[in-house]
Formats: sequence, C-alpha cells, structure tokens
Amino acid sequence: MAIKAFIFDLDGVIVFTDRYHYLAWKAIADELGIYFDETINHRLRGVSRMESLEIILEKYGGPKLREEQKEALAEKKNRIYRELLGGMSPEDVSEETRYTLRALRERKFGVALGSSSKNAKYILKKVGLSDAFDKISDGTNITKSKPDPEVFLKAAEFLGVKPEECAVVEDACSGIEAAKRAGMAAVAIGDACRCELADYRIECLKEILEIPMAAGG
Ligand code: B16
Ligand code: MG
Repeated sequence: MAIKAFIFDLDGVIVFTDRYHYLAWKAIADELGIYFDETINHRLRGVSRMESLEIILEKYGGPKLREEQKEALAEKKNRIYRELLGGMSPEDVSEETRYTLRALRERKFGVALGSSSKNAKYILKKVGLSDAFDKISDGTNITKSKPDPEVFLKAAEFLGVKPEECAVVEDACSGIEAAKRAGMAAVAIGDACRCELADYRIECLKEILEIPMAAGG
C-alpha cells in the first residue's frame, strides 16, 4: 500500500534531549544514593517517565517506596528536566531537519509527531517547530508507551490515514517494534539501525527523501 504519511519520533530524531534527561535523572539518583550512569540512561530512550524511574530504582537498596513517593520523584525529575528544556531554542534543530519536514509536506505527505514525551508540545514550541507537524500524538494521549503501538496508531487516527499507509522514523528499538506492531513501515536512524525489524536504515534525516516511498504523495 502507498505511504501517505510520516510519523516522527521526537527525542533522538528531531531533537536531542537525552543529555537533559540524564542530568535530571542523575540528580534524583544522587539524592537516593543510587548508582546511575550513561549506560543505564541509554535504556530510558523512548520509555515513559514512570517506566524510566522503575529502571533507575533497579539499583535502589533502600526501603520500599510507596506509589506517591515514586510519583513525587518523577515530578521532581520533570521539574529539573523542564528547567533544562527552558534553555532550548530554534538553534537546537538542524536546517536539514526543517528542510526534510517541509519537503515531505510539499510532496503532500501527512507529517505527524509520535513521541512518548508529555513535554513534546513544549519542546516543539521552544525549538520553533509547532507548525511543522499536521498532528501530534504524544505522552498526553496514550496509556501505554512504546513498544506498544498506541502512540503511532493514534497519530494515524489523528491524520485520518490507515496504519499501513504510515512510515515511522525512530531512533529507539522500542519505537521500531511499536511501528511494526502498528502495521507501519519502520525507518531507523541512529541506534535503531541495529534493530532487525527496521525496514529502512538512514544515517541522516534528509535520506528519507530518497527512499522510494517518499518520492511523491
Ligand atoms: P517525558 P521520544 C521519550 O521521547 C524519551 O526518549 C524518553 O527518554 C522519555 O522518558 C520519554 O520520552 C518520556 O518523556 O518525561 O518528557 O514525558 O523518544 O518518545 O520522543
Ligand atoms: Mg526517541
């Protein structure tokens, strides 16, 4: 079936905020005396906030935390993270990224965001990309995070296209798996290129425009 729309992951594809996630989680981990490093941080890619906390708590040796304590920790992490996001600007998005998004729309493809983040709209605003997407599916409209396909199925629904008419661009293997479970084509960039489920592998975003399915809408 012909591809009518592209759904982009945010963190790791459009913007690179994992350093901010790392610094914010590190502050929480340090407060609890938990070992946390960049390798553990890597496991948090594409994973929801509460699931990220559970991964960090795997190394926690203290008394069992109640649900409300966990929620308070996740909220605190988010406050620190948003403070760091506050320093973002349009310079945090490459010209190549802007060009690729524009070119796809000029070719009449639907362009949506499919991100696990509840901060997606804030990030898009900070980097001046609020108008670059036709529809946004993010952490605020899902109950299950990647590798569950919900975030991408919602994006297709918002765009008014069938799942099999969509291609997802992802940097995390959990996102590639989610795309395939949604019945969509999966384009891998960065780390996700080692994921066997990927249909296409690209080194930089504008290579999307050279994939035959993006030739014209
Ligand atoms: P928030 P993506 C994901 O974004 C991040 O990769 C992941 O590290 C983060 O935990 C998740 O969003 C939730 O983010 O705390 O802002 O709701 O890659 O799906 O765009
Ligand atoms: Mg990502």
